[in-house]
Amino acid sequence: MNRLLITGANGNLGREMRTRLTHLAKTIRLSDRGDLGEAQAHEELMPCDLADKEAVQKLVEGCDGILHLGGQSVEAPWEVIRSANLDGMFNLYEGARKSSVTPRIIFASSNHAIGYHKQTERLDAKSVTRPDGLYGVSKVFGEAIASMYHDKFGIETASVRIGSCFPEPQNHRMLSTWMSHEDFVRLIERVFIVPRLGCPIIYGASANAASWWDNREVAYLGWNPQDSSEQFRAKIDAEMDPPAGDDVNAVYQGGGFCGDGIHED
Ligand code: NAI
Ligand code: 15L
Repeated sequence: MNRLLITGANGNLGREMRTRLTHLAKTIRLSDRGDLGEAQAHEELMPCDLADKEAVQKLVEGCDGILHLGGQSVEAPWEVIRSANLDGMFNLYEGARKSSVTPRIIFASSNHAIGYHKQTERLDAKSVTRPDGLYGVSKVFGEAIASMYHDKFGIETASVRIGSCFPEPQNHRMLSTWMSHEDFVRLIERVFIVPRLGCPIIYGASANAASWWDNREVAYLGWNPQDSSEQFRAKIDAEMDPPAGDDVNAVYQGGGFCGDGIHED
């Protein structure tokens, strides 16, 4: 790849991917509305707000790959969600449509697009969405934007419904939803390598024994997660009690987000 854009580069995943994806492109273009620090030799820094349409057009121009991590990453008042995740997503895809180079895109969707499914259910790419809050609704919107720009303009996107991508799972629910940073990198590599991507929905989780998600629909990507949350089970059991049977964290895939109300400012 010539130029890979990483949005949300100052966030938790953005900071990880900044150092882990250097082998994928000659130049890594980094963006966030927060501080991006000093540029390394292979980096370009282009800070902007995703809601700024003109700035996002310039940001996307000339990129052949985009890892779209930027945006509001948890529940928040509607105005915050709308600006970062709806306007931001539309601006990014308009930028891609108008760019002189058509980029392949990875969209960081979320398990909160399907959060109201029960933990007893097994989901795949065809399962209906059941967002568990305004944040989850914004991720469903993002997946719909990706689908429409694929059907109408041929822009390829992998919408990754990330479970919980942290150094370690932090509670019993995350034994099902956890994805290691290394497995995320392996997925990103496959998405940018395969000759034909299309516009798949992918569940972003490691090879967890307690998984709720089935990725057989995207077997053609050749992504084989190598890590498993089982190595952390004893530690989590020692640190905390499992949630009670009727607790949202034990009932719904989206866990605590399902118990949250609408955030007003
Ligand atoms: P984060 O909150 O640490 O990073 C998001 C970044 O986006 C921040 O640096 C923030 O400054 C930036 N941002 C927010 N609004 C912006 C705007 N209007 N314009 C420009 N930049 C803006 O989140 P994290 O954990 O790094 O997640 C990255 C992406 O992955 C997010 O889209 C999140 O929804 C998604 N995701 C992450 C999961 C995880 O386990 N970390 C799970 C599911 C989805
Ligand atoms: C998400 O979508 C969030 O961005 C992340 O911070 C975690 O809360 C994750 O989901 C999760 O469900 O564990």
